[in-house]
Amino acid sequence: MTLKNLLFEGKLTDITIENGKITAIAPASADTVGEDCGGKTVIPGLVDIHTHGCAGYDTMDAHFEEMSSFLAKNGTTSFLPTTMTMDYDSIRRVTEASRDVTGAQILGFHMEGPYIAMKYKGAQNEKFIKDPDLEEFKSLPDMKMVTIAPELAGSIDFIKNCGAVVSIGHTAADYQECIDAIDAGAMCLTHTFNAMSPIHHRNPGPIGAACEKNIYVQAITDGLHLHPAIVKLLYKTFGVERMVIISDSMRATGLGDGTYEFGGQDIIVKDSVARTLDGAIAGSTSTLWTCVKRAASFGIPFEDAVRMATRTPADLIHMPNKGRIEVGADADLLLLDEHLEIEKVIIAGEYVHSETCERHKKYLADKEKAIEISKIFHTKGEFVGFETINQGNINVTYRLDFRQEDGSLKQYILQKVNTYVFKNPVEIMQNIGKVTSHLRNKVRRFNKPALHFYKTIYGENYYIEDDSTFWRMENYIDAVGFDTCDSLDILRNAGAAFGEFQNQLSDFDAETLYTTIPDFHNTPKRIETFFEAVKADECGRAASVQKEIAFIREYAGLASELTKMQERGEVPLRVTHNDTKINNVLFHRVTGAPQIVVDLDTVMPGLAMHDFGDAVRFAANTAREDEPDLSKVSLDLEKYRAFAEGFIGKTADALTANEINTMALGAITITIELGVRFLTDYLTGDKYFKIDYADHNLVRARCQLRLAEDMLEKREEMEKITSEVVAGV
Ligand code: GN1
Ligand code: MG
Repeated sequence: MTLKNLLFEGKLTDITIENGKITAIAPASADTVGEDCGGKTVIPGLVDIHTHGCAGYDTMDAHFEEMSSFLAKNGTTSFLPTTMTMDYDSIRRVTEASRDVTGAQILGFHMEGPYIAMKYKGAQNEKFIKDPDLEEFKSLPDMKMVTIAPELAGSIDFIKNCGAVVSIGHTAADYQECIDAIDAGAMCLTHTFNAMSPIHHRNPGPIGAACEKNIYVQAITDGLHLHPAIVKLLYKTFGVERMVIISDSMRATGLGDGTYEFGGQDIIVKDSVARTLDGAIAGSTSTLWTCVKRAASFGIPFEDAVRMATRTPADLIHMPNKGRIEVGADADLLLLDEHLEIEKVIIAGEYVHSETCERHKKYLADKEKAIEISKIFHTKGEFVGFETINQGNINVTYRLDFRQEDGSLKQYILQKVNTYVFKNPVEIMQNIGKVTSHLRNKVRRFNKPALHFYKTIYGENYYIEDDSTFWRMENYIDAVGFDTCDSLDILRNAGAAFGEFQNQLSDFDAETLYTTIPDFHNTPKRIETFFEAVKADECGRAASVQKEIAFIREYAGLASELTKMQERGEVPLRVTHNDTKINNVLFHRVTGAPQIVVDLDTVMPGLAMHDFGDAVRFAANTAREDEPDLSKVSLDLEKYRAFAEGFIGKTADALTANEINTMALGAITITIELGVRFLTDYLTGDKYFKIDYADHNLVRARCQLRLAEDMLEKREEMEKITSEVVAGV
């Protein structure tokens, strides 16, 4: 898009944006085709490197949509969510939360504490204060900045090796200690003057050292934290290239006076000033935009104030694409009206209030609904967090967090079951109930987590809303799942987990299970349905997939063999999982040991080769299951071997010779079958699988069929590997 007639650095200018970046900046011309901005002032979107929260949310809540959306509307287009001095697990949770937000972009995190001085803790919780711990810090992903007190033991080594921008703050350090820290690599002062030893004519402290070494200084220019004269003193001393305006905003920002939680303590906001119960100022309740305007009102030129909240912070955190209007920079822009108020916000080339807003509205509606439904399920504590979990092609999954009275957090999974796919979800819940209680008895002694579905106030482990929407709630398991996996160890472990799962169900009476989806892995039936869809061609899409149809016709016989063997009694029915994508195994975060197999909707009588094959299809593919570039798609035989070692290692004793001999065929069968299912859904109008874009099912189908083709070529090798693995057990 091209925005014409923008007032940029005092001149009328046309700015072109492509793929989220600025690609041309030219003097305004009458010939330019584009959106006429009528002389509005344009400035870069603001970059806040120090903000804890806003709109009722805090970084420590570990979900960012509300913050991101509020910040965007208030001119901050990217930010470092800033953590508080709290326990390691709480901080880690923040770094692992979803960053798929609709507003201001998350550039990484700023960790403020726990490596700070007791004396200058300010509003930080002293319970968690400690010396710098390099190993701990390095285990937290994407920390762009860290505030530390350099007088603490180990800080020089930490500064040299932590790999993040180090900012000196919450510190009682003297001048020399700060000089040493700066020589070791510290580059900034955190909220200068606030929470540090003051400047004294014989004891210049951190501020004297920063001045001497000309490092960056953060300043909260809300008019409360610093006297206007001090703001100007910093500006005159450090200049626009070194002074960074921050908001240090907390969750009350954008809300009124009241009592709020901040870093595990109560904060009282009165007349827009946030204080702890003992009176310390606790972050600001101003947006960065307010701070910029305040700084300008103190007499700093507006352009300079803007620069100190855009380019300068971006430079400090080494993000040269942010905070500037230049060819090649990210198109994060603010359009201002004649009173220099924000009129429009553009992030990555898109207006924040238009399309992205729809997503935000949906998010808010989903959240409200989830909270409403959660009340029916006896949840305990106060609601503090919500996130959509983008996993699975069928059900909709949310995570909800509730703060308990003792301060701990209890997390739940809430799912909306897809009743187009699962026609009788009550039967599924009965299956799952039986299977989980069977499994619970088996895993209890290993001290592993177990799945548990909560009961509603009506006594059922599900809730049917308005006779149509089917809800269920289960315990959140704090562990990691993998969508793709390059580690052979993890694959082996996943194989072992699915193998173990099958063993644990070997003494489970299959007769007691409902068939939740009839003919789920009946491949000949699936193929038959496919050819009916081709014939009906209700969406007029069949002509475009002739090659795929021919491939399926050619291999229909081969792909039907396993089902026929089962019908002839040559291979046994077992109780199987039937949806063995490796992201359905959760692993311990630290040890990497498999913890639990989840997603039990399709546990039914089935074939061991299907469970084996489905996992191979997903995890031993060199690309994702919906990779559009088919040249990237193939079977990785090393991964095949690793998974086989795990799976067969656990099940070999129970498997029959026919089963072992058809393991490789199982992988080929399930891959063709899924290709057929995706393509059927494409032909019948995308009713079954959730799609992210128009041709998603077609792309998925092509990817599966390409993978099947590669497997057919490698069939002998796959079979050889299977025998080697069996021999090695
Ligand atoms: C579906 O919901 P999810 O993503 O776990 C599907 C599987 C497919 C898989 C392909 C009930 O599983 O059969 O293999 O997508 N589940 C159902 O990604 O149809
Ligand atoms: Mg599933």
